[in-house]
Amino acid sequence: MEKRLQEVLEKRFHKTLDTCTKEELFHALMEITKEATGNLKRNEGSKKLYYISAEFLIGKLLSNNLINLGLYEETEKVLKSHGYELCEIEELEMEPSLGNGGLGRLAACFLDSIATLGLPGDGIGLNYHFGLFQQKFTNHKQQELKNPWITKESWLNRQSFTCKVPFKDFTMDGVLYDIDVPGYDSGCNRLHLFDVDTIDESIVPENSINFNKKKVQENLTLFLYPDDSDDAGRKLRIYQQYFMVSCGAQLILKEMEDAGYDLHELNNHAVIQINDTHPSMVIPELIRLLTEEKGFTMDEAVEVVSKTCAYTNHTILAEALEKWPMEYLEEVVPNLVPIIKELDERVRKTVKDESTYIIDAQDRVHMAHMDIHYGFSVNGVAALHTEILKNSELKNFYDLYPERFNNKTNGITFRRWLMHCNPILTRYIESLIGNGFKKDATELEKLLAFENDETVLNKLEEIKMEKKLEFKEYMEETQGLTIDEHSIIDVQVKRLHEYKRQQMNALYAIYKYLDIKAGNKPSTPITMIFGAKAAPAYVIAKDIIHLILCLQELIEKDPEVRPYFRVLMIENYNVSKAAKVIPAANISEQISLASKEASGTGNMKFMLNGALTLGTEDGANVEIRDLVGEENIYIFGRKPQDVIDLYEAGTYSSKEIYEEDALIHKLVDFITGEELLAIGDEESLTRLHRELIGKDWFMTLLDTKEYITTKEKVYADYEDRKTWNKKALINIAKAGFFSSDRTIAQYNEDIWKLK
Ligand code: DL6
Repeated sequence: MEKRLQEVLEKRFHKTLDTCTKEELFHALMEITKEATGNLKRNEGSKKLYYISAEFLIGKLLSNNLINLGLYEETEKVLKSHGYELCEIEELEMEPSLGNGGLGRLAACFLDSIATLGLPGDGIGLNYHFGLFQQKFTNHKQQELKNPWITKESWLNRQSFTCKVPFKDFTMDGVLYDIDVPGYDSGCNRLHLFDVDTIDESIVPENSINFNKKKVQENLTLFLYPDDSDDAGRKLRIYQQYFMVSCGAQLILKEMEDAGYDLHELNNHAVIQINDTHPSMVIPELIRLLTEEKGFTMDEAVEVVSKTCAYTNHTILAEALEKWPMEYLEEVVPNLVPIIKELDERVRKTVKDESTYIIDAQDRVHMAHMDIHYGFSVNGVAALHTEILKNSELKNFYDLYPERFNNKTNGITFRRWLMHCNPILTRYIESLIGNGFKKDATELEKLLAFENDETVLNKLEEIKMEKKLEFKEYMEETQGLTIDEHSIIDVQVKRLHEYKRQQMNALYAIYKYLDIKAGNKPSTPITMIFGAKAAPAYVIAKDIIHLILCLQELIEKDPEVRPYFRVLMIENYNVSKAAKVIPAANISEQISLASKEASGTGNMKFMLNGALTLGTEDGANVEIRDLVGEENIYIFGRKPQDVIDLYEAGTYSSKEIYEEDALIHKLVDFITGEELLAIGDEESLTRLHRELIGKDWFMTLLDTKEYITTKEKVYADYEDRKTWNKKALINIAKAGFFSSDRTIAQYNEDIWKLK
């Protein structure tokens, strides 16, 4: 590595390792990493997976690629010997924010695991120039800015493939950029990101994310999911989705033909995993291409496409289950309309249950319905979620096609979420149980042999302290906030959504603030950390951020409370920041309303890094509990079936709870009390107050009391450090199941069947 680095630095910058700048060093490292990845063998086979997704939240790639290439440690040593830290160089990389949260990050973890398992499988998505917005806090509110990441030199490699995408009023020329995806000690796959050359970044002003949504040729790939609060935004989303699937479908057919395969046997050589409904139009688009350009009859095309496509559902939230008005499709992609109508007709001929039709009585196209009727597999992302799909949300479909339904509990790549983000823990684990866990994560169970070993438990606590100190330094540098490393670090980081119930955590913060004011000081100081972006048009979510930031301000300025309890919010929470805060956490907050979080993957990342879960019986929390045992996790709150029943009965009334429970009344009213109004915006706080009492669609108040009691118990348990550390060890030891290598092996075994 040293020799190659010197060569590249000399050739490109006429510098050496001792004279170059950090930027030059970063570029040299990127070049060497790209070169090494380019030299890897491509994963190949007679059948190939295409993972098509509107989001790939890949995060920064330098360190991860170095790890997967087996070059990380050597690079670290070489840099150190010349006075550099690799982690400092890595900071110079721009972070691609090509995803919102869990769904996009899952796709990125999957790419890593697919490559690592040596499976031929490429990702297909869009090359968003500004990705998800960058979040700034101004006047205790979220402000959205564009988030550029594409620099002159980047991981993107432009390819010669081009294609034409026919919209109603114009045709767009798709161009392709690839990012190499090296597996860990394995071959390489690709992430294909489609783009258009006519994009004009300058139509977005400096300090905003506003642009003319109608200028599709100039804006198509500017942002991830442009604001869909208006018609133009919603239509732009259809433009994006169709562009992605049309380019993807054309690429797939070309690759199949280039390989000499008969397209009538497409399903023997390709499998398309549809990641949520955003890419669902790939089904009618493939049918269109096969019938219009490849001489297929409709029957032939429908048959082969149905055998090729598989669908993953990631949510039961109605708002995320896409239903497009037919008139929008007619306006944007009229070519697909007759095909979608034909697909619907075919369902109507054989199926009585109208609730499963693709086109409903209001002339809306249900994308998930199309996926289920015309795909061969439907999977949920955690055991509980899949059961809910089968027994309630998609019951009518399950009754029709029980054999298509299967569960694939999510996973995370341990390369990023252990080896990269927590090298000291990784090295320590290695010293205890050898390095087999890096290839087979279930070997982490060998750690159980040390569950009563005080030296090991103390060392785990020391490592946690080191990671807290690193995080402290990072927060000081980036936000000027000084964290007490001796405090309990209690973290809730994820997208801001009412169902995730950050507002319940905020109510707890109010409780604790008032309790300390009343003279009850916690034995160990507590630092509550939030990190969350709210969708720009999601008003209540932004109000919740405002509440948290106001609480932060209130407490930071209160010398009576601040030494014991703090509420801090990470600005612009993203993949890199996740990698900093997760290893520092003691408590992982997973407090969604039971039944609403399909799986969660943050819960897995925290557990792997030795944090204990405080959560509801929801998503993968249930499987974490089953693995670690009740005594090593804190589960509270109403059960999923109770919640489902409550929704059905329509009897939940937050107002009743608010009126009958004095404590809840006090906590909720604090939101519009004089302390917070002196800091925050009355309109925003009042709206949130009103929402909690008048609607509370995600039943915050239902679980607040039990949440407070359980959280108090968690903090009290932290005082017995030996037992706490033992619980942490058990969590790490049992995390192996949540490796995305396991998830991908299961997808392959049951769905993809790649050799
Ligand atoms: O499956 C990945 C991830 C789950 O872990 C989360 O529980 C779930 O909320 C998320 N789903 C979405 C759905 N969004 N849309 N559309 O992000 O998927």
